[in-house]
Amino acid sequence: MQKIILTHTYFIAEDPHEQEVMKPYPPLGLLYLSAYLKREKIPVSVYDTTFSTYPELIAHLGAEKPDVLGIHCNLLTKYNVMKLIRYCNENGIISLLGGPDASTQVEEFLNYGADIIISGQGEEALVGVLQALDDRGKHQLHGIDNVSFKDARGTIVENPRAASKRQLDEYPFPDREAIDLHKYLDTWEKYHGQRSVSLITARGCAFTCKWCSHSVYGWTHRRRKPEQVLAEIQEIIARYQPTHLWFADDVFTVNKRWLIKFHGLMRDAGIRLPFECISRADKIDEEMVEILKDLGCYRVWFGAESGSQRVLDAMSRGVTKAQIRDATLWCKKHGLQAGYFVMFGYPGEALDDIYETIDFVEAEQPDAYLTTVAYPLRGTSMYEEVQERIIRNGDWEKHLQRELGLSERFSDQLYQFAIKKLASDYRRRQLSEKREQLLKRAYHRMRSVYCDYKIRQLSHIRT
Ligand code: B12
Ligand code: SF4
Repeated sequence: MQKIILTHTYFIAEDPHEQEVMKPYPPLGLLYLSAYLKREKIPVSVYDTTFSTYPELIAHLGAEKPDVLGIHCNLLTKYNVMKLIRYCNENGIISLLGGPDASTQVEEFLNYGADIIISGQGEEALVGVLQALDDRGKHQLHGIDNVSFKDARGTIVENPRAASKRQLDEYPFPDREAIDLHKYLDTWEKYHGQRSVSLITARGCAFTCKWCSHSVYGWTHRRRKPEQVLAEIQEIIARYQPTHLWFADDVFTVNKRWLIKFHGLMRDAGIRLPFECISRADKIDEEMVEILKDLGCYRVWFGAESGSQRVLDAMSRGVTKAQIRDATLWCKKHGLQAGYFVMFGYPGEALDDIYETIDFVEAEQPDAYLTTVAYPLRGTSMYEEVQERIIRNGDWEKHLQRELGLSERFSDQLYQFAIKKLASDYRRRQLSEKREQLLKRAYHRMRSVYCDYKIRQLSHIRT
């Protein structure tokens, strides 16, 4: 059997933003793959790059000399993945790519020099590829769903994509022992006084938000049995003694019956750990907020996205402003923090919509919020709709997907002023509710007025 190493090319040392946040989590996808291969009696190791450096990764590969290097690709890691593809080409290693970014750029990565791409869920396809490599070699991977490669003549072959219908409980728990999870726990402890472990209770999301990538699981949704999730949490507690969990699901609260069952199981097992999760304002009610609170949840994130219903509808978000308001109020009433994801620059967003968003977030006063300027990710409906308007930032090798700009929209500068104005208005309202810190309030008022002036000045310029 081929000797395979799995890795991911994300380095905290190269990520100034994360160096400020310092809330790292391991790549669960690779840990799921490792567990699955081991169950199939296929030897595998994982080289976790998060706390490492590119030269250390290369030194490790030089010493270990794998036949196959499995590389997880996401939006941020593309340039490192490209370097690694070259390294593999030069050292006779088969490069095998997977994860969300590989799934949507099959042709580009193969033409760049990658040997094999696995799109979508990885477990079954990876086993199929490793067996076929032994028997037939890297140019003969026909017949394995979700696999793309070049045949012996250099022609790209894309086998059919098929969404897995297998129950998630058939898969082993992620192989956390394959990496040094303590590095994550120690980092959390050092910077936040907590030891946090992530897990997922489901794969895939069937909602239709147009900017969101469904490149791995399509529009399917599969949920694990609550008993299995409890068993994984018990294993995590026994091994790592976490003081905090993160349910990294797309929408943790999507199924109320599931949540009630899970709550009962956790209560009976006497487990209550603080955690955060992501919800949707149309997939939560007051009773669920109380359940979350009782489970240990302290913060729920909502994709508020826009304060303009017109933009929310254009995004096909399926949520109303009133629902976001209600969800926020229930959270506040029951002592849970509400966090908002906020997006500027969605196609069709007008100046009034931007102001509505600023006013909405200011008025609702979530406990935290994160902003993004929309970018077109391949494979999304948004990408399809604005394809003609994408400003190519050089050729494929020279840009990340999130650097793709759009024509006929406001300038990036305007969005940056909108984000600053939002920050000042939000902060000023917070301070005025406390009736204190006059100077700070005055500062934020002035900053807001200045941003307002700049936004209006810049609103005449379209990209
Ligand atoms: C948790 C999460 C995070 C976490 C943790 C990341 C981590 N270290 O795991 C945080 C909050 C840090 C994060 C950040 C970001 N994320 Co994120 N994140 C997720 C989320 C919700 C779950 C990931 C997960 O664990 N899935 C469960 C596992 C089992 O699935 P999986 O990872 O896809 O792995 C399977 C397959 O992809 C495949 N596979 C994966 N790797 C490999 C490798 C090989 C060799 C093979 C063969 C197969 C294979 O097999 C696996 C098992 O079937 C996903 C959405 C989602 N539901 O997947 C978004 C998602 C991955 N994130 C996304 C984005 C955009 C980001 C950010 C860029 C956001 C930003 N603007 O900053 C950053 C990048 C961070 C980084 N450090 O690189 C996008 C990726 C789009 C893209 N084209 O890359 C997703 C898909 C969200 C979305 N729907 O748009 N994220
Ligand atoms: S943004 Fe969230 S709710 Fe919408 S499709 Fe993506 S994962 Fe699902």
